[in-house]
Amino acid sequence: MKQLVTVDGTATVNEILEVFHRDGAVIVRDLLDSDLVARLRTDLDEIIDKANIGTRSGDPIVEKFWGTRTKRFGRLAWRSKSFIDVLTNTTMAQISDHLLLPNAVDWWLNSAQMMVIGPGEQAQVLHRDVNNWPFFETPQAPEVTVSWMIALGPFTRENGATNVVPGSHAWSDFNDRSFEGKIVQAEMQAGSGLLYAGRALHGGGSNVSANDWRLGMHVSHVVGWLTPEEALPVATPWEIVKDLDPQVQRRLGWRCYEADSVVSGRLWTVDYEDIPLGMGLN
Ligand SMILES: O=C(O)CCC(=O)C(=O)O
Ligand SMILES: [Fe+2]
Repeated sequence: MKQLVTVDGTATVNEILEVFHRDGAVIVRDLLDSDLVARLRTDLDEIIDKANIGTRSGDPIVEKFWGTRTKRFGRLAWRSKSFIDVLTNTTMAQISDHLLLPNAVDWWLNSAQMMVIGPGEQAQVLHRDVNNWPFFETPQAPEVTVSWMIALGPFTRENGATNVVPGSHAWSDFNDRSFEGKIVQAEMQAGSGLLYAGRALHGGGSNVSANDWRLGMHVSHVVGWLTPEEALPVATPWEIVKDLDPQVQRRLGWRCYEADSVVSGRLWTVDYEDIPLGMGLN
C-alpha cells in the first residue's frame, strides 16, 4: 500500500509539488508554527465547544456528508484575527499560484471550515472536492481547486485522521470505486497540513476514540472565475477586511476579479466597479 509522504515545513515549493503531482496528496510538517496554532486555538476553542453537532438543514444527504457526530463552522476570518496569517501563508499561496494560475489570473478562498470529528463518527464517504463543480471532475479537466486539511490538534488513526487514496487524482477512470486496501490516513501533529488535490479521493476518518475530538481546519482555494463554497464577503464584514492588503481582500471576496480578456471578463463587481469603490467604502 502506498503511504502518504511527509515533507518538512522547510521543503521548497518544488519539493512539495513533486510529491503532490505523483501522489495527489502530501503532508507538510509544521506548516503553521506553534505560536500561530496556539493563537488560533485561543480564538476558536470556545466556539468549537459551543458549536452544533451535525447540520441543522434536515437534508439527509447533507447530514451524511457533514457527519452526525461532527462539528463544522466557517466564517474563520471573522471568528479569528489570526486566521489572516493562514490566509497569507506563503507556502500555501505559492502552491496555489503554481497549480491554479495557469488556468486563471487569480484565485480566491473557496472555504475555510473547522471540521471537528467527534467520538463515534463513522468514516465519511470518499469523494473528490472538485465535485463541487462536477464539470471539472474528470481526469483531463484543468486544475481548478486545491485543498488543505490543517491539524490544530493531533490527527491520529483513532480520532479520524483524514482518509486518502494516494494516486487517485491521476486515475484514468473517476468512476473506479476499487479503493479497498488503498486507503491511508493522514496522521500528523498539530501545525502540520495535508495538501491534497481537488481530484484526490479522500474523506474524514472514523473516530473510534473515547473522547478525543479531531480538530481539523480545512482551507481550500479555487480559481477566481468559479463560485466558492463559502459566501465569504457575506460571512466577513468589511470592518474585518478594510485594512488588509487588496490581494487579501480579494481572497475573501471583497475585490473584483480583474481578469484578462483571454480567461474571462471582469467579474464580481458593484456598479461594474471594484467592490469597495462601487459600495462607497473607500
Ligand atoms: O474531515 C476530513 O478529514 C475531511 C472532510 C472532507 O473532506 C470534506 O468535508 O469535504
Ligand atoms: Fe472533502
